[in-house]
Amino acid sequence: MVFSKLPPDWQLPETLVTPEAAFFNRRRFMKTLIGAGVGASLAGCRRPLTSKGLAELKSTYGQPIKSVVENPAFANLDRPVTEQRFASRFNNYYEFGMTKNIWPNAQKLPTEDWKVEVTGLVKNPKTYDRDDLLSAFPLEERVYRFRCVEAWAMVVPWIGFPMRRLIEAVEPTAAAKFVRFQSFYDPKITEGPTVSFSNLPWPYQEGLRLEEMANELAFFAVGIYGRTLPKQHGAPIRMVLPWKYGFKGAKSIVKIEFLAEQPATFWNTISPNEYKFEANVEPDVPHPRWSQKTERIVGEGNNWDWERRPTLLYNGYGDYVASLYS
Ligand SMILES: Nc1nc2c(c(=O)[nH]1)N[C@H]1C(S)=C(S)[C@@H](COP(=O)(O)O)O[C@H]1N2
Ligand SMILES: [Mo]
Repeated sequence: MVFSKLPPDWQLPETLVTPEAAFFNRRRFMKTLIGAGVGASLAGCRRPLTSKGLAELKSTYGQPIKSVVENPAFANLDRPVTEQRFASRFNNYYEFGMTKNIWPNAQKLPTEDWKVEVTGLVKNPKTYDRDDLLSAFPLEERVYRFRCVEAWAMVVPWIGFPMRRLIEAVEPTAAAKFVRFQSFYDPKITEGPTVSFSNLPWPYQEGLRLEEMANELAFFAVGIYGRTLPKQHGAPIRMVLPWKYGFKGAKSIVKIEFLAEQPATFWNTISPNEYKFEANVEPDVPHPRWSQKTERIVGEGNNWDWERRPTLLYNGYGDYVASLYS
């Protein structure tokens, strides 16, 4: 067994190699990782940050966003907002590595000359640049629950605009039934320092039915915690779908395409019986490898020993979305 040969810090693989990442070649991953000597920095992410670490983390936070209106319908929840020092150093962004500690590596993402192409079955195809993303639509703040398929959860104050504003701007034709969202991908930049990801169906892509995209909750985030998105959260624009598992929310979007047919998506292509296209949060539908009945609320430390809460159907958003699935 590969893990028995590892030092104690390596014997908690789920703190380092996530359940979703079980598809990557674990044995080769562990070998190359140790060879590269990054074990110490990964183990470090399980301890509280030093003041130097905290300063480094804060240097990844974005620029303040002005003229944001708090949306009162999404201001208060049944649980407190997760502190940013937890949310912004516990991320899934596999283009930058397989652990939760990708935030330093994600700073390589080049966001300066960003373009988002909106294309396909629309009357007004458009390309938005980075400034457009902050100015084309009125920005609002929404505090949403966030639930990863790996059964951890948090509460995040996003800044952005409803996806339906984009639908109104580009006007899909009657033939448009699905939408495909594609993340940034450049293997020269994104490939993790230690692992070859070449067998995976990059670029990361996700999809929605057009009616799901038009739902009140479906959101494009350009900011978080009052500022533009840090790269580790998917700068400069990512999807937020609070009633679905987190993997549906593709980061660092470069292309949005309106289609007649359901698009292939990243996780669904890798393992269709574990990662459904629909991927709604449903406590009574277990993942084949673990239960979804409860979730852990991300907080101090990184040992997955946080407070457990019951998982809510549609992550607590049934009033908004249940009618989509009846
Ligand atoms: N491009 C891209 N988008 C992605 C991912 C990814 O690996 N690549 N991970 C997804 C998963 S599994 C989750 S849980 C969320 C995590 O978002 P956060 O790190 O901002 O909390 O991003 C999603 N979007
Ligand atoms: Mo996830």
